[in-house]
Amino acid sequence: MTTYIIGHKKPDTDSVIAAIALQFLYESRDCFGYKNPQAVITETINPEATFLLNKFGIETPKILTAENILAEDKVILVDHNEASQRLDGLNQDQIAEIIDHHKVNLNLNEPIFMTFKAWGSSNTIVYFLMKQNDLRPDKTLASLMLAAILSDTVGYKSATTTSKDKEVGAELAEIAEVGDVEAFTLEIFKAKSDISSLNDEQIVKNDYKIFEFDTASNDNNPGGSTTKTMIDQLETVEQEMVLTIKKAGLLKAMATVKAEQEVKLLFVAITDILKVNTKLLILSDAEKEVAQKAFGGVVENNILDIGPKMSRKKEIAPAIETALK
Ligand SMILES: [Mn+2]
Repeated sequence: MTTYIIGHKKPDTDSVIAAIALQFLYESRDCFGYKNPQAVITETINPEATFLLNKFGIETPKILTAENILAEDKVILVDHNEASQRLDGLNQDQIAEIIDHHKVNLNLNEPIFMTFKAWGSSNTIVYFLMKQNDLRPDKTLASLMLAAILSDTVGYKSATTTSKDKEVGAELAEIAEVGDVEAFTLEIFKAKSDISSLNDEQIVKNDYKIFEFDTASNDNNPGGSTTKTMIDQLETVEQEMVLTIKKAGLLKAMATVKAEQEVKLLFVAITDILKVNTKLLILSDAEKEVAQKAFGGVVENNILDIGPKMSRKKEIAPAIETALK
């Protein structure tokens, strides 16, 4: 019997490292009687997470498929909860626990363990759980957890950041012996921005989430329905370059991905993490109408500047959801 600990599809740094940190917690403390806790991933990790695991000499967790999960195994979800973001084919009755900081969208058949906190990073929650259990990460794990918090909160600049993230970050920095957190953040940002190994289509699919937003009922749409909406985000220190040199290629790739994913709307958010600004790439009139309603302003040359909004979870997705209602 194995207890798999797994993050969301399109794994980011926060979800991969939270799974690794939880494995350490459940190996060290018998919290809920889990057998053989094992951090795994849904698919290949992004360049930033790869950079960090390499830097600190930690092996990348193995990719899990639903076929490899035995009937007696348990699964712990971290950094996500909704079915659309889970490993494909996962039997929800095997979920034993969820640890997350996203909006809750669940309909499970059995009671399970849950820790949800409105903090900026899943790793802030995992550190909180470690402290509850009198456990301290070692220097390497503390470095990775700090990196994950800085990544998910965009160096504490995202609207999702809370004082708890900063408090935990400071404790981790001490354990990790990271004196210059700003320099460490910049190093992470540079890794985040490294898209040299990705083609245009991979960029559009590098960090995306698909949402089923409720759409208001009207004459054309009696009773209402849902609108399948894909939002990709590229966090970069080179927004200008992406929106000039790469724009045409990205728009072409967006058309391909939109058809392939069978979504009604596709937005690509190019977020400058140093300037604290997001510009949306707008593919067609359908996205244009929704984006202008959601954020105000006017789309020019397929671009809508939405100002200092950097959080997909707290700012971008909710505004689009509201505009659709
Ligand atoms: Mn997260």
